[in-house]
Amino acid sequence: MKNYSIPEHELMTAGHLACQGCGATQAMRFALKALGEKTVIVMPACCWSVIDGPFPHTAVQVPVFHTAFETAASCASGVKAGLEMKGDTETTVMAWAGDGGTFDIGFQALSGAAERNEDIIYACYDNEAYMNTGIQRSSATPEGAWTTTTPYPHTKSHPKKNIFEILAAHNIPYLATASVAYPDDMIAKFRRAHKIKGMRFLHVFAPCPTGWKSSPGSTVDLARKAVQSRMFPLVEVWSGRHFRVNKDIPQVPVRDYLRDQGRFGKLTDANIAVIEREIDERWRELLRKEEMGGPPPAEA
Ligand SMILES: Cc1ncc(C[n+]2csc(CCOP(=O)(O)OP(=O)(O)O)c2C)c(N)n1
Ligand code: SF4
Ligand SMILES: [Mg+2]
Repeated sequence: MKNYSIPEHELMTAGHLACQGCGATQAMRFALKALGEKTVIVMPACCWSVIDGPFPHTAVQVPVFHTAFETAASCASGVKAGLEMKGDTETTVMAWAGDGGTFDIGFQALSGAAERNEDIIYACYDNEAYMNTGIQRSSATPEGAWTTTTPYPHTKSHPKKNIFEILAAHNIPYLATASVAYPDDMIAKFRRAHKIKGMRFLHVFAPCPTGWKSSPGSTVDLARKAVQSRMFPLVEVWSGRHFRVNKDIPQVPVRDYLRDQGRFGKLTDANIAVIEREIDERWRELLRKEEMGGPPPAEA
């Protein structure tokens, strides 16, 4: 008998409408493998509202509630409350939103749901811009990146918003980063989240070849290098305090991650040196928090 570490059962079908090599699509596939069919997805406006297909077609074999851009977290909270009123305490409700819908426009609803400790999973697939409407910069866009609203030579001048630390400051039961290049790790984190009650936040790094001007075949490679260069570290946090940082991943220079993406095509050595310094500072800060916070709960 074969012994796969990734569940074989597919809840995503062929025929979705994503571009070739879309990281967000792989992300959904892995998330559903972890959560299983007793899941309801709440989805605000984003690429995924298109990827899923026009009604009555759908690329996922679970119910999807399409909602307005700013309402993923409040709508998911309402769906969960409605299910509970009907006596269903088993179905998982997952808000599934892009970075624009999470870091920016849906942030108020997200912060409110986190503060109320709603019993939902909120997953943000982060492709680092408003892709569905034509690659506009969001607060998740990294410093130095080209987008249509940060055209050359005025590429994004501010660092990416640290949504992870902001959510950690809400002291929610569980939050984690994940990457489509590490499916075992990603599925383990969604499963861990599945078992915990209360607000859970998953921040999933999802390369977008269309918006990043990268080759569709390099999506997994880029996602891996983002982790290896510590641009996107793999971290978990329990109750806003107990950090666990994955330190076992071999490190590569951030230049290796940046170079295969057209959106970073005009970065100078000086720009890259600034990015490297920021990455080092953030990494040291994570390790400090891990040391200060003490060990995660025993069941982790
Ligand atoms: C209130 C509101 N403003 C703007 C839009 C237009 N809109 C739809 S999807 C989208 C981009 C979403 O970006 P993100 O959340 O990062 O998801 P992605 O498209 O990158 O997957 C925008 C601006 C909208 N639907 N509603
Ligand atoms: S634009 Fe990017 S995120 Fe959207 S479907 Fe295409 S590859 Fe995926
Ligand atoms: Mg986006």
